[in-house]
Amino acid sequence: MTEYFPDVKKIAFEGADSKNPLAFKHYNADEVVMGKTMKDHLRFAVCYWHTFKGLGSDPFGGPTILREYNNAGDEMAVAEATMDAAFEFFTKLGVGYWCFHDRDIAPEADNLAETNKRLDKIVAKAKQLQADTGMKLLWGTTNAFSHRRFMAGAGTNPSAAVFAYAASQIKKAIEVTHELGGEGYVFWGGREGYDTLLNTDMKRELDHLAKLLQMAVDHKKKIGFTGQFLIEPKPKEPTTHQYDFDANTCLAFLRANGLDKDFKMNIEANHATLAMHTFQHELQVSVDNGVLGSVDANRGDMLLGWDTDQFPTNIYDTTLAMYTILNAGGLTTGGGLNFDAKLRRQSIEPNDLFHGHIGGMDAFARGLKIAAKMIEDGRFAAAVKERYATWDSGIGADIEAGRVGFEELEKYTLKNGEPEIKSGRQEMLENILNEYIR
Ligand code: XLS
Ligand code: NI
Ligand code: NI
Repeated sequence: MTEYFPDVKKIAFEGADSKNPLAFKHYNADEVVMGKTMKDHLRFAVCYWHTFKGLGSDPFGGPTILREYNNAGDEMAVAEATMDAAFEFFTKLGVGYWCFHDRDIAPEADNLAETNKRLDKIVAKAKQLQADTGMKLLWGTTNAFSHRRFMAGAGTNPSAAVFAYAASQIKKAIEVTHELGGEGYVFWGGREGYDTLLNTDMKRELDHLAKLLQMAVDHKKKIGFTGQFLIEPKPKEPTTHQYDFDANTCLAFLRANGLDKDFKMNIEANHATLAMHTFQHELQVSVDNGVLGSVDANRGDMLLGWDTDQFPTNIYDTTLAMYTILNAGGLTTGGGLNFDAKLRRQSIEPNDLFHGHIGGMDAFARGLKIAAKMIEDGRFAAAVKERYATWDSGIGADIEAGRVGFEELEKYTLKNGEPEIKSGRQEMLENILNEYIR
C-alpha cells in the first residue's frame, strides 16, 4: 500500500527538552492528570476537510499545496486514496478521533441517488479502516453550503425545493454517521443567514430552520442514532448575519422552538472571537446552561479578522479553555477537541500537517496541565468565592432563596446605609495566572 507520509514514524512523546519537531513535548497520552489520562481528557480529533481537502486556496488565489493522493486517478480513486492517507495520518499522529462532512469524503455525482451510492462506497471503506486502526468518529456533518444550489442557504433557503434537498442530504449524513458509530452530529449553519432584509423574510426562514432541526431529531430517534446533536455557533461569514450568532443566540432559538433538550454546542475558538467574545466566554455560557458538547480547537488572527482557522498555539487561550472545561467536569462522550484548522498556504510540505497538529496537541496538553494545577491549588476559586460571600448568608441568602422582595430590601438598605465595596483585584489575579503559565 502507498505510504503518503513515508518519512514520519509514529509521533512519540519526548518531553519538554526535545528539539525534534516531529515529537510531542507536552502531550503524553497516558500521563494521568486529575485522575484521567491526557488522552481521555483531550479527546483529540482531526478534521477531514482542512487537513486532507484543504490545498491552500484563498479568495485571491488557487491551491498551492500538492498532495500525492490527488493523483490517484478518477474522482472516486482520489477519494479512496485520500481516505488511506487520512488513516495513515491519524495513526501516525496518535489521535483517537476524526470528523468529516459528507462531501469531504465522497464527491458529488449528477443526482442525489448516485451521490449517495458514492458516499456508501467510501463509508464502507472508512468503516473497515476504523476497524483496522481503532480510530473512532467524533462527529459527522453535512456540507450544505458549497454547491451553488445552497447559495441562499439550506434550511433557510427561500425555495422549498432546496430545503427538501438539504433535508435529504442531512438525512443521509446522519445515517452514515450512525453507520460509522459517530459520537455526535454537527449542524454548522453554513449559509443559514442573510445579507440583506430587502430580500429576506427572517421570521419565516427561522421557522423553517426549526422545522428542519425537528425533522432531524425525529429521524435520529427513528433510526436509533444515540449520538449527540450539536450546533456550532458563528456570527458572520459566509453570510453577513449568520442566524447561529453565538451560544446565547442558539440557546434562545432552541428554547423558543422546544429543541433545547436535543442539542448541545460545538464551540469553535475562531467563531467566538468573530462574535467579539473570548473562546472561554462561549465555553462558559455553554457550561452554565448545561450544553457544552464539543470544541473546534483553532484560533483566529486578530489582525485579519476573518475565520482564518489556524492551529491553536496560544497557551493563555488553551489554559483558560481547559480551566473552564475541567471545572465543568471535562469533555465526555460526544465531545472532543477537533482541530478545525488549516495550514497557511505557504506550508506546502506534507510534514507541515504534522507540525500543525503536534503544536495544537502540545498547546492543549500544556493548557490542561496548567489548568489542573490552578484547580488543585484553588486560589482562583477561593477568590471568586470570597467575592460573592455576601450571598452565602444574611440578606444575600434571603434574596437567592426568594424569601424577600423590594419592601424588605428597602428596609434593609435604610437600616444598613452605604454598602461596603471591594476591589475586583483583576491585576493581582492576572499576575497569579502568569505564575502558572510557564
Ligand atoms: C466553518 C465551520 C465548519 C464546521 C463544520 O466555519 O467551522 O468547518 O466546523 O461544518
Ligand atoms: Ni468549525
Ligand atoms: Ni470555522
